[in-house]
Amino acid sequence: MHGVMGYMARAPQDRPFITRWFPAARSVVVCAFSYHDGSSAPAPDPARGRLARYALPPDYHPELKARMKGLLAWYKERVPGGRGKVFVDTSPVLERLYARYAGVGWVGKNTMLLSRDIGSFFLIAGMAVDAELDLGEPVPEHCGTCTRCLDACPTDAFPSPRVLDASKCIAYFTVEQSQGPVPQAFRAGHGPWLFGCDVCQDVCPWNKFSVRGRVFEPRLPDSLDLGELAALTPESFEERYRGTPLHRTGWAALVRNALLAMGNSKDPRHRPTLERYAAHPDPVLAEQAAWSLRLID
Ligand code: B12
Ligand code: SF4
Ligand code: SF4
Repeated sequence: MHGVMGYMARAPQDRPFITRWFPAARSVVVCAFSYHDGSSAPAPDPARGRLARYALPPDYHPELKARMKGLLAWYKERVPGGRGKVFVDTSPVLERLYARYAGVGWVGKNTMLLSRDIGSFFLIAGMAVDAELDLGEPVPEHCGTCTRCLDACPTDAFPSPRVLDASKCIAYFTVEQSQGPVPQAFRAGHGPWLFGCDVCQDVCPWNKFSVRGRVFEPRLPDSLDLGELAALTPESFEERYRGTPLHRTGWAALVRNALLAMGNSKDPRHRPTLERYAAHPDPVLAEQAAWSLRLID
């Protein structure tokens, strides 16, 4: 269920066991960093495509890594000879599992780690250390009978509560699957999403408690003009989006996502752009544009 994210399949047996990654680990410290900017979701606009909230600030990895390294330095000052290792997203650590046991929150039915105090629009970073620290209390779950996230997922990516089929998730197609076409069966469900997807968090009642984060400032707007995106060249894309999360997915995938969002908007003003791309030498872009033109017609 992890599509082309090969790193998820590498040594899967190691992922829950932090001692295989850092053998000296005795305790794990987990931090949550809100990235909510306090604004509400934008109103639908057929001229624009949406970005998930976590993509609005600059790439979060260096910022959080630096903060965790600061915390590790503090630990080493207090525990002479102490050792530790930080993790932010890319290490083989099941961050939500450890965050749950550390008492940061519970795993919601949408698989997001969720807190009664700040909702789920936060990122996780942490460190494993070699001392036995006082344990946090796992938070009891507070989803109750609610199923809003399961019902709202536009691509039906939850086979059951707390299980996500990543190979059906819009975040997977728009961010991770940077090559090839978006499979036809999932295209309509993509709606306006260009990078990531927030549907299963936007509908969650606990997210009315989201707090404005103090670590991140948005650099990108929450929606982008589809025509302007399609007009980018690989060079102008580089210039405009270097240092942003969108850079990771690359020009071709972002334009593919924009052409798909144009089709889903059913707005005939996109026809000239789609006609131009229908004749593009890249077969993925040409096929996506032709599909979107059929939807508009
Ligand atoms: C690969 C990945 C993805 C993939 C696959 C997601 C998946 N199936 O796990 C894709 C690209 C789809 C993805 C999407 C998103 N991701 Co992502 N992703 C990751 C990554 C790198 C690895 C996750 C992983 O190993 N998954 C495998 C499954 C088995 O583990 P898990 O879901 O993390 O944890 C499960 C177990 O602990 C278990 N579990 C624990 N307790 C319990 C209790 C019970 C009763 C049960 C049944 C299960 C259970 O269920 C947990 C939830 O599924 C993590 C960072 C990391 N290193 O952990 C970020 C991470 C999970 N992603 C994150 C984010 C922000 C997102 C998006 C919101 C981005 C967006 N807006 O588009 C979406 C959310 C989609 C969703 N509903 O989960 C954050 C989540 C923060 C949070 N508050 O939970 C993380 C932690 C990154 C970070 N450092 O902050 N992501
Ligand atoms: S992020 Fe979007 S596509 Fe993925 S599980 Fe949530 S609602 Fe479904
Ligand atoms: S929408 Fe409801 S079921 Fe889903 S995570 Fe939020 S509270 Fe839990």
